[in-house]
Amino acid sequence: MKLFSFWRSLATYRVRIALNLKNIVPDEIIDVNLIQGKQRDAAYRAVNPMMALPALIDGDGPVLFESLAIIEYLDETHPNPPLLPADARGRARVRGLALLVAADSHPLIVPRVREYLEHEFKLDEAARTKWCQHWHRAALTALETHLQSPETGRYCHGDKITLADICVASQAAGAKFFNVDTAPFPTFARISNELAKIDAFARAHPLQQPGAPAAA
Ligand SMILES: N[C@@H](CCC(=O)N[C@@H](CS)C(=O)NCC(=O)O)C(=O)O
Repeated sequence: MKLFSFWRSLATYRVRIALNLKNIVPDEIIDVNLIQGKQRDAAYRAVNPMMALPALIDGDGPVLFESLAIIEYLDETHPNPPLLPADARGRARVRGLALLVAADSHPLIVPRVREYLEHEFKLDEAARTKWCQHWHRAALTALETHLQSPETGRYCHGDKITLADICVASQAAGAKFFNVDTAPFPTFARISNELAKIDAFARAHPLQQPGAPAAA
């Protein structure tokens, strides 16, 4: 198994958590340096035409792409522990929470968007940071409202770790990177603090990866 990864990538963080939860150790980690723009090199474009991390190759392929699709693949091929609830309504809620992070929020703050704001619209760093913080807070506001539901337990959905928790952890890491205070979102903060204590999450954290700075 080969994982295309970069320490700072929040989407790869999600996949690393799932791999750890399922005790899967990739044979090879291929570093694609997003700060140097290596995701746009022809070699990686051939792997993932979206020029985004992560990508995963299991055995003789094909290349898997999009973190949520990869995590569901891992969940289907390595069912224990399950990352989705057994009931259809539970699965819909967990997938909804996950998509709120991975589809509605995260894509607005990725390097290609920040670089486009900079080069095409000439937004300075302060304006770009304001953009990122705005979309972070919009997601945190929605997540907090959802998480105040009685379906929330120790974690996002009851007391078992699900795909939603994996996404909440990535949102929490992103909030730190972009200096967004999560204190106004107490349920989100409680769950993300709880998740940070779990070894599979802690080992997968961006700042624990090779090449990461001591703090970001
Ligand atoms: N929806 C994708 C997001 C992929 C994505 O945008 N990844 C970021 C890193 S977290 C990336 O590689 N961005 C490169 C760029 O924006 O140029 C997923 O969840 O896998």
